[in-house]
Amino acid sequence: MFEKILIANRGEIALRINRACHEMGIRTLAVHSTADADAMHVRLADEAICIGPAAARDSYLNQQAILSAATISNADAIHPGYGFLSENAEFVSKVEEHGFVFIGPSAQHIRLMGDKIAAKKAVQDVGIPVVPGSAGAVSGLDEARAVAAEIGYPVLIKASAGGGGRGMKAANNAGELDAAYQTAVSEAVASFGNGEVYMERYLARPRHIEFQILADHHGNVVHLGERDCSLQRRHQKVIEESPSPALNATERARIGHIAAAAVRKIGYHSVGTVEFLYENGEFFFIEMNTRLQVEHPVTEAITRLDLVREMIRVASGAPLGYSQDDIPFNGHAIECRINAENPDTFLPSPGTIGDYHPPGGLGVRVDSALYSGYKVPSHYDSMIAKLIVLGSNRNECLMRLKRALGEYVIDGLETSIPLHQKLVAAPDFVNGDYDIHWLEKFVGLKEDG
Ligand code: MV4
Repeated sequence: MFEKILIANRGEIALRINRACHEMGIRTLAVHSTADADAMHVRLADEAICIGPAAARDSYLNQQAILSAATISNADAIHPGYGFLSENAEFVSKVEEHGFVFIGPSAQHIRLMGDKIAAKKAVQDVGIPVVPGSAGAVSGLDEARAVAAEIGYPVLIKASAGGGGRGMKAANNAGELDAAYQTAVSEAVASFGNGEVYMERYLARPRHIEFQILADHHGNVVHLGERDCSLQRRHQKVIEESPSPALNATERARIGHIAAAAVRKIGYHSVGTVEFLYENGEFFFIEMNTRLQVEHPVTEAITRLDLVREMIRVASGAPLGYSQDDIPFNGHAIECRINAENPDTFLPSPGTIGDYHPPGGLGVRVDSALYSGYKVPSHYDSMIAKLIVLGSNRNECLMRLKRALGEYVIDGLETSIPLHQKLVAAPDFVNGDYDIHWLEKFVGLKEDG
């Protein structure tokens, strides 16, 4: 097992990784920007090294500074968390060339899943259902028109280098296709330096349901059930839950088995998430995420597994030591992402934390690096806390979540807690009756969908 791990991240996820390491008897090295000198991740790690100025590109994205820190302090492995360098194949290769272990998948699998056309082909070949669409890249208007005629309108044109909602254009009919195609290509060139696009049938009102996968280096793969992440605004998830209100145990086992078997066939290791759109009882693959995700605690709550611990264990070469039948799915968990932002305008609200009192009690987990007196920097993501609540069933979970949101005191800046209080009281949410467009309509961003 590793003796020392460098945590290449900040905020709540750096604390989350630090906790797993300490419970495993592993020493930790925090890296931080000048803006984070007083951050909790710096204080709680065994050692800390400043790697650069506040701007992420100069610090948390500064590959050479991070590798130097690992070398100087004699770390064995690097955990990237999410965001920053977590899905950077080039960084993974450099980490390995320097003789460190990257706690995550191989550079090759990150590269494969980053190319959305190649990813779709690869997973389709190993039995995952995909959205009907072009066989691969669509080059030119003539081909775009032919593909659209075959799959039927509305269609979506997606950038091969896109993902997470970046680089998509819809066309509702043949009259809209030429402009949509040309815009999609030029936006893809501008954003990614790669104009390659592909086409899919546009699904009008799907849910976003993703399956958590865990795979070791010995061909053992399990799925840890799904998360329903349909509640989002501008491609930022707001609330996630497991199990999905839309699935039953039979469907979960069926699609979970397909996802786990596919991941085994492509030789993937570490944690990963297979993302689907779910509409009218059918699953369609959209993307695979090759990182630990923000919302992993809802899966931990219902399976009682420590995903970061498992990620570290498999990275060290240890076998899983259990199989699919050993994975329990118990209760219901919901996560609220709490941002430093105005709950109505969604504008960022940086500032200094005054009084701070997180909720507690049975079934309540708060993952956060906040403390009273902490100054939330404006240089990074606005998410300042995750509230994760577990109940024995969805109703108990909802009642407990309302109770916990009411207890949470964060003074000194505006937070999205009031938005969450409105959302968890909304009848559609209480009934589990929502799709990927529901929240934007609820907050008045969209007139109609
Ligand atoms: C789609 C779609 C409808 N039809 N593909 C957006 C992010 C990227 N991961 C894929 N996305 C979508 N792909 C087809 N064929 C609708 C979306 C989509 C979406 C998906 C998941 C979560 C939120 C979303 C919000 C808007 C659009």
